Amino acid sequence: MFFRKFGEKLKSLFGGRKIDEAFFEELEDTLIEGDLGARLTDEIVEELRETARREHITEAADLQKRMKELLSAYIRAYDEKPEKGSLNVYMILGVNGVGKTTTIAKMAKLFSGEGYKVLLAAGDTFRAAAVDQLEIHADRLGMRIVKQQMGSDPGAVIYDAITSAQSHGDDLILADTAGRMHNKENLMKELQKMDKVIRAKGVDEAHYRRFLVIDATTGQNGVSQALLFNQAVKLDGIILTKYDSAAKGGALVQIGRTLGLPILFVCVGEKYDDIRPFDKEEFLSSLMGLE
Ligand SMILES: Nc1nc2c(ncn2[C@@H]2O[C@H](COP(=O)(O)OP(=O)(O)OP(=O)(O)O)[C@@H](O)[C@H]2O)c(=O)[nH]1
Ligand SMILES: [Mg+2]
Repeated sequence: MFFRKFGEKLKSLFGGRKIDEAFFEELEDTLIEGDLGARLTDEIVEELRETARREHITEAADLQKRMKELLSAYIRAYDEKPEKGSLNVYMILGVNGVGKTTTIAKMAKLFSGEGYKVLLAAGDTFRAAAVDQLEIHADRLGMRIVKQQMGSDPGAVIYDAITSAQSHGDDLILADTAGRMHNKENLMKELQKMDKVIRAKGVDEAHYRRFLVIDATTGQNGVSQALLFNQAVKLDGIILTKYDSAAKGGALVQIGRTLGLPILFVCVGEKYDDIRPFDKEEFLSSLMGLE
């Protein structure tokens, strides 16, 4: 499933040929195309050149496993679960259109299927119809939702949601957030305000997580998005969406290298069940065309 096209390219590149200068040049182009970025690409190619020289490796195939190991150092699955019987808050962040609201609906279904009492918080009060969109999912899935009208303070929405979840005995709040405001600074300020309210309501660090949604089709931009959001509210992990539309996720490796963030889910379509827990081994194997 993961990285099919990119993986196929790597597979044919590493298959049945001798290592020469042309090999390293092709490898470099392929990695850039796969959104690994110039710096990481250079680093990997240099490391593989050095390995080949040092160990007198002449077959490209013998470098394939080495490259997998290099990438493996940057990739990690987020494997914590929200603690049942306590109130956990997951804030779902990301620029507009990446799939936050859809992913929240998928996560709501998944977690309630695992026995969590889930509450949705309609924290995107900026975009017209954002509240309605989440409410439609809540109705379809039979989830509780806390909302206010468009234009209201998202800090107030999350405040109400926490109060409601506490009195209702919920385990998990999934909070939607705006992806766009008048400008980036406004958006970051709003998110920081929500963050403050959550902490002020007594949700401790162990039960509060910030996940950034990254759209696989946006490529390298994902890296700057991660840096930006991480600066505003310290991130705990990444969710990759639209992996069905673009089998490229090199940005994930870059984010892992730059921020050390683990990956929680990969989403592969628009239906509620199109969400998969991140599987590092599967991801790396298909990335490398080793399936
Ligand atoms: N193919 C595909 N489409 C997806 C996936 N996740 C979300 N989408 C689609 O992407 C579009 C945007 O999704 P939303 O959930 O509205 O994105 P958002 O981040 O909440 O957007 P804003 O509220 O505008 O910031 C919708 O048409 C979704 O159906 C996915 O994994 N694969
Ligand atoms: Mg949305």
